[in-house]
Amino acid sequence: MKDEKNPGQPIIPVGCPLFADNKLPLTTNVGQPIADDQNSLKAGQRGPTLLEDYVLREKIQHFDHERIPERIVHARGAAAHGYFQLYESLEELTMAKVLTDTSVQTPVFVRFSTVAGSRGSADTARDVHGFAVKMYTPEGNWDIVGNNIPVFFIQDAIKFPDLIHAAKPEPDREIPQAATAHDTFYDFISLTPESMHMLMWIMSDRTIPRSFGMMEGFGVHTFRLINAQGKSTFVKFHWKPLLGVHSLVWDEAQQIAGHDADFHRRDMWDGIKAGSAFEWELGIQTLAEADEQKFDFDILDATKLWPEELLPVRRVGKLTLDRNPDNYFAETEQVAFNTTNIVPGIDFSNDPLLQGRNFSYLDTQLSRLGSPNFTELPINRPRCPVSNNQRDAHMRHTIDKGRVSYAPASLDGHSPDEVTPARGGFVSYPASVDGPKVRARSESFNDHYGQAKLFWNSMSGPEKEHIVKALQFELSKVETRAVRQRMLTHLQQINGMLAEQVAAALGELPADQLSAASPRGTADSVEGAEQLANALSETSASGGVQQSSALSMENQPRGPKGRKVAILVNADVDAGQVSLLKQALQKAGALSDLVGPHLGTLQGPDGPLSMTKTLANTSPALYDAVFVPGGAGIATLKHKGDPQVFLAQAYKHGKPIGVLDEAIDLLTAALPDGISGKELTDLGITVGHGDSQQAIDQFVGTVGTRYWKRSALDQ
Ligand code: HDD
Repeated sequence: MKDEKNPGQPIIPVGCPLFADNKLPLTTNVGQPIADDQNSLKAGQRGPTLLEDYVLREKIQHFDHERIPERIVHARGAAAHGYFQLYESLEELTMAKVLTDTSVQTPVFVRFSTVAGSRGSADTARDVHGFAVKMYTPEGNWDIVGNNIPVFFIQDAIKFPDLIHAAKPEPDREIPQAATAHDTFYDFISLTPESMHMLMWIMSDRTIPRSFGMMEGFGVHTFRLINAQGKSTFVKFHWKPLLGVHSLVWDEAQQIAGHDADFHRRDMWDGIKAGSAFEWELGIQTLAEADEQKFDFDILDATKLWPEELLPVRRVGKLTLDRNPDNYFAETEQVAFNTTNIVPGIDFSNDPLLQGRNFSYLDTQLSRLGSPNFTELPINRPRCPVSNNQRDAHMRHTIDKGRVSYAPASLDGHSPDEVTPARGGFVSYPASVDGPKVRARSESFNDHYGQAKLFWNSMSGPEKEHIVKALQFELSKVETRAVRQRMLTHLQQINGMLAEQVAAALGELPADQLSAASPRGTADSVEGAEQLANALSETSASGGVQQSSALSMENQPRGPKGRKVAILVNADVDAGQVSLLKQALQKAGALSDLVGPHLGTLQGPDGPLSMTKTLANTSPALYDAVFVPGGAGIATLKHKGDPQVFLAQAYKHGKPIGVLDEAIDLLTAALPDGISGKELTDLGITVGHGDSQQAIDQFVGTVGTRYWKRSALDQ
């Protein structure tokens, strides 16, 4: 039993001998104290176990039923608690208290996830990431069940089961786990041109984020804000990470999946535990009702974004995640998001994808959590009162009192009673609806390539290279040639150079596959040929915007905050330099590990320094940067082999590297031949000789940046 006022604290009955020493006794589920938890009840020491052993039966039986079905999608996830605070009242747009009262810190619970993999899959699988926010507002729970990508694969919810069946492991062989690189996915995609815009996003590094805290979040659909006068404004919701949007590279992501399948959840858990909150700003794009048809894309089409150049994002509040859950199952696993959890002042649009979702979420929770009473679980329970005439069902917690469970009911003085809109009762926005019953899509949903082009055109050179490589990787895993070829014809519609480069990796002759109109250009780099391609291709369905700087991760703020650095050491390292570096990193908000040849302690100037990782039990893929301090015997690390691999891998993935004094030898041995001293700074390599503080400061300034200039990288 827990003390309600002090959650987590058991009530200790005064004077009860069972609770001596303030320790909890071990009990059965009905509170009977247990004297022996090591041995089952037997007929004789070597005899059979007795059916009478209810302690054994209760324990095993509870264990046998511990699992619930994993989510049909987004099964793998991690979550954190925090709060949302508004910067300025949005009263002119909405009456929602959470968006008008700047004095309130609204409690939130946010769950991040991958989509396709099962609960035990690796965090760094290439996948769309879920970004589901539950706000416990005074007017009920408001859930923004979004992703880290602003658009979706399909326009109509009726295609969702097909999309997911195609993406999930193939049903006869249950292969591949947490990967879209297989025939059924691309068979579906190649027959579903509306998914081409989303395809560009998922082939970009956005689907291999560096951290949950470095992902954008998007509500995706167009919603409505309704103000107190009943005026409706269309809105899209955004979460903008204060650390900027940053990603891994594919080779690194694959390595991480082996070295630490829990990479993202560990990063968030460790970060929050170390006191670094994860923070985003809530952004809104708004559009007046009268402008609904203003653009050459339909605002009800979830495969289209609203270019920020047309409709800028206004940052209106801050989301802070600063507390890890106490219990994964009770909170992260049992949390139930639902797109229909909205509050007065927020409403839906007619987006057919959203309309279908509005059915699916409650429905899935009923089978996943097993009872309509899932809203009574602590993580799902609103923080405002709940009162209605719904009763009973499996696992009811509330003890409803009195004779009345219906309305109208004079016997209880009409309580609970309906609330008028003037007092905050929810009424749906009275949008006019008129039309014949049809199974059809509006023609305004027909452009499938315009915004895919916009995305491609908005990428930097390295981002384009990564998209090309991702498509080469994924499509090369597709065994059916006809599917690969169909994909190439779609890519050709987006960009000729892109199609050509992917075709080359698939062993398809460009002449076979690409139309004569292909904008080839003479440049041999993606970027060079790009200028020509762009000049030839008009981007449609984007309101006239040809390039959007908001879409490229290159334009994001970056820095050492939230990053992790490997410091390679041995017993002969200059411990003074290690201390200086650790202090500088800590000040900059970065974490670090001392990676040694074995675990143990080094004597530093300010006390012991722990080697918490070994060269064998960790990997450079798990860090954002590597540093090797000096020290008389540090160069002997060179003869151990691994440190060189550590530096070479970090180099390959474009990560900052720093070395001091005697460690310079180690660096020279690890770098490719032919790099001159002058180039080092440009390549993100800090070499310090003598003035260690200056070199450390320079190195810390590079952490958080990737150096794509390093040529011949195979990411
Ligand atoms: Fe969904 C879970 C996001 C389309 C049906 N979805 C789920 C989660 C996220 C999203 C983040 C995990 C929530 C959690 O952490 O518990 N889903 C999206 C986005 C979509 C989208 C951004 C498109 C814009 N989803 C979508 C459609 C359908 C569903 C079209 C069905 C018609 N989604 C579900 C679901 C899930 C779910 C089956 C599985 C587990 C759950 O709901 O709670 O109902």
